[in-house]
This record gives sequence, C-alpha cells and structure tokens, in this order.
Amino acid sequence: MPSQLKSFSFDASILQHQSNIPPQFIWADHEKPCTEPPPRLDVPPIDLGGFLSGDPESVANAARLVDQACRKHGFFLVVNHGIDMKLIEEAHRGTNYFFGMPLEEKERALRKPGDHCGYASSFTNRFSSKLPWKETLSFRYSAESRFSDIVGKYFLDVMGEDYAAFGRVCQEYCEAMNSLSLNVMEILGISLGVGPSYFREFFQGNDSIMRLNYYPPCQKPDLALGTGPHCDPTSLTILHQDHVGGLQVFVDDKWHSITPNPQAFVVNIGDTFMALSNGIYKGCLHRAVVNSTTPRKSLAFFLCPRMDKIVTPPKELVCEGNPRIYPDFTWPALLEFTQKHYRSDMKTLEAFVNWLRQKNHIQVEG
Ligand SMILES: O=C(O)CCC(=O)C(=O)O
Repeated sequence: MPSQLKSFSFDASILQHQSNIPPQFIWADHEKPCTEPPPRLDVPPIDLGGFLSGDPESVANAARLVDQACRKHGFFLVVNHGIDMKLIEEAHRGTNYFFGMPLEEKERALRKPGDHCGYASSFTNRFSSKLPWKETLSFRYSAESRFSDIVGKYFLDVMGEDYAAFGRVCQEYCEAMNSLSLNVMEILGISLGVGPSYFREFFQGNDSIMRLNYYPPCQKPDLALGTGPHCDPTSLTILHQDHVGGLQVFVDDKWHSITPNPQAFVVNIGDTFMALSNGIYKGCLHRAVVNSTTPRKSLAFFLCPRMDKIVTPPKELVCEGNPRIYPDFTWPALLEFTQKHYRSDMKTLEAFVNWLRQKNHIQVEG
C-alpha cells in the first residue's frame, strides 16, 4: 500500500489528552500556527436585511462591499441573513451529539477511499503527514426537487433511525444555506455587472456539499493545525463557527483571525467561482487552529454547480484587458482532481489547469 494511503485507527477521545502528539500532526516550522493570536481581520459585516427587503440603496451598498472584499481577498461576513438562529443552534447541537459518539458508531458513516462524503478523521484519510487535527462528517446536498430529502435519507440509511431527527435538521439547514447562497449569488452578479439572475440561475439545482467540522482539544496546539492552509476548490463557502474561535485568513501577507460572531456567516469565494469570474474575484487562503482546552465546531456549506454545468465566465467578464485565464471545466473534474490527485492548497486551481491540459481533458479551449 503506498504510504499516503495508510490508514490508522484514531480515537479523538484518547488523543486529545496526550501530551505528546503523533509526528504525523506536526507541521513544518514555517507552517505552524502563530505563537501569539494574529490580528483580527477588519471586515465590516454586510447587512443583508435591506437587500432581502429589496431596498435599492441597500442592494447597491451590499454589492459595493462584496465587490471590494472579493477583489481583494474573497472573504466577507453577512448578518441579518434571514436564517433562523434556532436552526443554526440545532445544527450545532446535533453536531456535538454525533461527534460525541464512540468511534465505532461514527465509523458507520466512514468515508470510502476516493469519496468525498462520510465520516473522516485524520487517521482515516488518504494522507499520513501534516494531518489536520479534526474529525469531519460530509454529505451531499442537491437543490434538485427529485432529491428533496437527500440529506435526511443519507442519515437514515447510513446512521439509522436514532439519527433521523438530526438528518432532518441537516436537510433543513442545507436548504437554508442553498437559499442564502443563491441570494449571495445575486449580489455577486450585481457586483460583477452581469445582473442579479446570472449566477443565481447558474447555481439552480446545485449539487453541493455540507461538512460538519469537529476539532478536539490538542495538547500541542502550537505544533498542529485543525485545517491546513487551503483555498476551497468549490464555488462559495458559507461557514458558521461556534463561539470558540480558530478560523484564520491570509490577507496582506499575514494571518488574521476571524472573531466568532454567532449572528454572522462567514462567506468566501472558492476556486470554481474564481474561474467563473475570470479571476476578477479571488479565492481566499484560510486555515483553522486548535486549542488545548475547548472542542471547536464549524458548519461549512460548499456551494457547487450541478455536475453537468460548464464552468465558463460570462462574456461580459472577458475582454482584451482581461482575457480568459482558465479553460472551461466541469465541477466533477475538479472534484476528482482534489479527491484523487491533489491535496487542496493555495495552488489547487493552477495545478488543476495544468493537469487538465496534460491529460487533454479540456472540453472547450479557453
Ligand atoms: O473550521 C473552520 O473554521 C474552517 C473549515 C474549513 O476551512 C473547511 O472545512 O474547509
């Protein structure tokens, strides 16, 4: 078995108390977390209240703030987003319940090699170095009406009747995230000058991914990372972090922390949207650090196009001064690349484009 495919048996309930962490979790000096907490990223939360009520001035204001953030680093917060706090709290409660279960129980949902859904801990994934100090449960969400219970059914089929209620909460949460991400797509369409419906329509029937992240305490938080530095290969990420804190973004050549705000969602541009915007909007390098006392959770909804959609920028975003940067591709090709050939980092899109070109997978030359 190649060394990168080794699998280990891992029990976070034991590992979180060990004063010496296994070497697979220790990152190189230049990648280790900062010794002092880094400065906060100063981004004004974007108030979606006025946008949702259709007030033209608020819409223009939201589009302006989103434009500034996405040209610079692809990262912003939204408040007054219209998502029920009770639903968010229930999703966090269910996440606590799931990750609090014994390992054998969680492993009923064990992710299979090459798959992107299921339960994974650092020791059950395909890598054996720079391991993230976390456990995750990922599942597919589809906005197509024929898959209207895909999340609920996943929990029932894989985890059984005891998880049916949590499955319903996750289904509802994903539907809320779908609706929020389509609203953000409207703003992105306005801010890029292609109109409110362009990207909203592009993402109709999206085939997205939801991931629950659980970071157990780590007795050597200065040596390990909860999530290593990466840009999301997906289109748009909507993240809700609990009160603990740990998310950091790389802006102006240094790491910044994103202070938890239960009322806010953290939104970032992913590689696929960077390609859709012809490189005008940037994907954002981010990571999560851990601490020695308190488990941390985050709920990440990754908006992805329907599998058959061609990722190509609208013609308004291509001109002599800004020629095509990336060739056309489909989301499944990029997903396959990150699942089988490449570990997502800050250069995923560049590496993917080279891989596509080499393999002559290009569907329509850009
Ligand atoms: O937990 C966080 O704050 C970040 C999670 C993340 O980057 C991911 O799941 O890709």
